Amino acid sequence: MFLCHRTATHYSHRDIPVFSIFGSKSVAKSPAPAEPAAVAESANAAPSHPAVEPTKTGWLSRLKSGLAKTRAVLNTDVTELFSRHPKVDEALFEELETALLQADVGIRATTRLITDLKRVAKERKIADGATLQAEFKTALVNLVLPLEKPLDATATKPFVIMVAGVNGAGKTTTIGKLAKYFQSQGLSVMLAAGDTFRAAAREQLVTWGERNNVAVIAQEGGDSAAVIFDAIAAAKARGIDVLLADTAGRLPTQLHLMEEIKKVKRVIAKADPTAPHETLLVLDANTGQNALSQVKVFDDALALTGLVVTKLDGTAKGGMIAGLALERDGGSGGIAGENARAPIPVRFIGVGEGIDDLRPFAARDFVDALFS
Ligand SMILES: Nc1nc2c(ncn2[C@@H]2O[C@H](COP(=O)(O)OP(=O)(O)O)[C@@H](O)[C@H]2O)c(=O)[nH]1
Ligand SMILES: [Mg+2]
Repeated sequence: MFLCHRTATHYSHRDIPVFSIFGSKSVAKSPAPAEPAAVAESANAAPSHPAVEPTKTGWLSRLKSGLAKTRAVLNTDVTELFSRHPKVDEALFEELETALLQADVGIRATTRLITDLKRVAKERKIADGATLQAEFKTALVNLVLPLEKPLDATATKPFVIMVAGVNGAGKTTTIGKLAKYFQSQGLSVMLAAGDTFRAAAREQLVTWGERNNVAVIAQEGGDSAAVIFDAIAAAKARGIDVLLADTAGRLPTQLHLMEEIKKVKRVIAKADPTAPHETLLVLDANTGQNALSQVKVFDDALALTGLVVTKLDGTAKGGMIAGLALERDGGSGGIAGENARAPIPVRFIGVGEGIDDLRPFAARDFVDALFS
């Protein structure tokens, strides 16, 4: 059966518990206090009121507090380290290496940063820790800068975004946040409930649809590819700007499921030969360096065009973003070699469960939030 959930007409808020998007785990520990405010806000979120710029300061402080745990390693430890080693010596570099590995920067990115820093220290004859710390920050910005490529969803209409990832990475939540984000840019949004493995997954997406007051295309039964195919037709018929398609979670090791998601992508292209216009992989920052192997497998299967890193709040592994910068470099360690390709951009980062806890990745803001 073909169902189209539209908040205002088919559901009242009494019918669907507002907190049903949270798993039983989160419900048990009582709803996050920020949520009712977020729901109320989304009701006012008319597409004609761009909400992104005015909240920039709010976002920066949210980003900063979200990154608290990573900052405890990368800022506190590193600053302390540079002040303990007022003179630049080998011991400083060794301790810096340890701190970076603790923040899950990973061996390759750490090696790259240390090598760069040693070269700069030598070239500029830097002998004091304070100056070197400033250079370290610059080196980190330079490393993650290639990941900064904001997504432009206005290139075509409907702009179809397919969202993939392992279970619990934050796909559905990210779609909910993205719906609000695109609406704040004045774009109309539709959601496709392509996670057909669990009925609860569909309901979760419907709830996010309600919060954003956007239509959710869902089917009872049926497969993911069929739901998204229908949703593309619906989005075209209604002149929707952005269609966000959810998919069921899967592990890179579940080969049959990886085949299934390739099929989903092929079927999307049957509905629109230019779609999907964006293929996003959602990564939980807590997975740290493991995220790199997820990127590899999903990229091989789907030719990813973007990444979303969620849950940067509550993890000390925020340094994993640096590791993503060296993906696809053909093993050259970040030095432009023959096989080097630009990394898959980190389109958005998430620092919380609320509807506003997602923004485009900005390299300098990210590094500033870590070190201020
Ligand atoms: N703290 C935090 N939690 C998040 C974030 N993104 C998602 N979550 C939570 O992670 C859990 C799984 O998210 P969900 O979107 O259902 O994951 P999915 O299985 O990939 O669709 C939910 O409890 C979300 O509220 C984030 O950026 N920060
Ligand atoms: Mg989901």
